[in-house]
Amino acid sequence: PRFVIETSIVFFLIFFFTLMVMMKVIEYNNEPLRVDQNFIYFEPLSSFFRSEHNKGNIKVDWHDYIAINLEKSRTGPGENGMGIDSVPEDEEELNQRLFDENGYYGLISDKISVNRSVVDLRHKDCWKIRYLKDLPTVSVVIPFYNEHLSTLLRTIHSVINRSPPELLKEVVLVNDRSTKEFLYDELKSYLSQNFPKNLVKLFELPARSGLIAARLTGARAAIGDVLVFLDSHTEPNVNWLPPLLEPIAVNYRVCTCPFIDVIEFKTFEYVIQDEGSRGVFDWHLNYRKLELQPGFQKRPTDLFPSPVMAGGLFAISAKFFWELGGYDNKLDIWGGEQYELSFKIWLCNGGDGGIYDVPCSRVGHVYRGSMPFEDDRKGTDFLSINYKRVAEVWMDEYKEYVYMRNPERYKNVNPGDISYQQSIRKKLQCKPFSYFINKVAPDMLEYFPFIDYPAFAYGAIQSMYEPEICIDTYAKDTGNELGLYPCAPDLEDPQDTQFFTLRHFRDIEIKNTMFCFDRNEKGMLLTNICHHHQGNQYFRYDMNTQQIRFGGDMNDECLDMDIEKTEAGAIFLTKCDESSLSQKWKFGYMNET
Ligand code: UD2
Ligand code: MN
Repeated sequence: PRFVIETSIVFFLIFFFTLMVMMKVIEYNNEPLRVDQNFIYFEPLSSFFRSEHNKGNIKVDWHDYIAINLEKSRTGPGENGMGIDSVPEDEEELNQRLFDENGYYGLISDKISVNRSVVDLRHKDCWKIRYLKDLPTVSVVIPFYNEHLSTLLRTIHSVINRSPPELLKEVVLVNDRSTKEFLYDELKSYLSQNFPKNLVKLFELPARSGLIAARLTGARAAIGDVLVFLDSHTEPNVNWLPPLLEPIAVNYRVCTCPFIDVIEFKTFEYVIQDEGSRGVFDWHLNYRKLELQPGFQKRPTDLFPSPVMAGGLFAISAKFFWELGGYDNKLDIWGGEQYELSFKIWLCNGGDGGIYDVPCSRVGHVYRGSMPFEDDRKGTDFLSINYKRVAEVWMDEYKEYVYMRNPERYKNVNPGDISYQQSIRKKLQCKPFSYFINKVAPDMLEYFPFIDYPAFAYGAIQSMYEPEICIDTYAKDTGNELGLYPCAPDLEDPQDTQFFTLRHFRDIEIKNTMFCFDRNEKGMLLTNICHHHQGNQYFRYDMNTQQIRFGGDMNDECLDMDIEKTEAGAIFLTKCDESSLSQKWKFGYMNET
């Protein structure tokens, strides 16, 4: 019997051991699907930063002239970054449906080649710049959730078409459990037919978890020296990669961002957004941009420090990313991660790192016209939770300026366990947040002071011609026309689409957005990103005549309305006429002093 007991123990042990191994194997096979909640330090495979490079400082011209000329010779719809303005009448319904589904015109995207050429919007001097010959390799990580297929495919092709093959190790796609099943199947078969398996890799999360989890999963799977993150609706421009990589090759604690151009959501035209700006935030934690001050750049091709990245498009060495602990993996769905990573980069970089915007690297991005996605969190305010996590961990006493602006919003928000994030902060001996405020973004407070300057007026803008009617944005944002809509019951505190503030900047801001009333070159009144520099966003309210006047004393244009129009475009600028009732308006609240 003793023998029997012994053998059964041995058998049991063998059985148990095999089971463990099998479980490990299963776990390993599922590895990319697992979102590890508690890893401390992830050692990347990267080897570039383990040894000395570029001692001879050899620089080369990285332009791929053959590819550039091939792209130039392409003809057809959408080539050279052109847009498509309209669709045949019988396709209009489908066109609208694909807009509603995506927040951009997916059918227009379908009509443009996935290999289309873009327009090179770089400063002409970028042609002359040579970059280090010995650059680190790259994994491009692209999370996607219900992206329109042709737009996603164009993103992948653009990356491959415009990246030096010796630098591009792989494109890592992470499907954030899109609910469009066909998307995943069609994508899989397209990838297997068009790309080598080890060049474009596809991972999938077990459940929709948001872009932060998706990026983390992609980053863990990545084998390149440098992680380049892109949104799933982007098109990198000519020679975009070497300028992003060189600063990282020189200092692995530098994170670089390309200039972001606009791919119009209506037409897919590739257009310029701006010629550089510094990213910051306001105290509602909206992402904001400041114009470049003289002194930030000697030449227009020089990189310059930017306090906060836009979020979606940037390059960082895997080594530095994981030293910083990646992203806080409890940030849910969307938002706040750009602050978390930006703060970490500036506060925990050992003294010589930072975020730099790179003018000679440009990438187009589709800014959606509307947000089409369902709320998977069933009303849980994940954005406030994300913001509170970031504020609690990183912003020290400055977090109060955020909470103060919206006490009701934050009072009952539970940020969850932040001890691990705090331990990273401690372990890396990160600087206090005052360093960010005083040294990294000192110009920010000029535009976004701790305490807001009192507004001249705010609330609904009510027509005196038809007092039941107010100005309304129809919840559309940039580049859109304003219209009229029945006034909200509370004129002092209407819903956001009717809540406007005439600020001390002398512009009219739309609540909870970064948009202001804006007069374009053609004299049309639109909404656009507030620039705080008056000019074409300068408005005044004349208490006596009740007119909203555009510009300084030299101007003679007033806000007027067309009562016949019920849709956008009903509000416009025209010659001031004190006797015209349609030019008379009242704000819900007016500061009489
Ligand atoms: C901006 C950033 C975006 C991110 C976000 C704040 C740019 C150009 N874009 O918003 O990268 O930093 O601010 O969080 O800087 N996605 C998922 N799962 C989701 C939702 C989104 O995988 O649940 C993907 C989506 O397919 C896209 C990326 O995440 O590839 C960013 O989402 P977005 O394009 O809707 O965000 P965007 O550009 O408005
Ligand atoms: Mn995006």
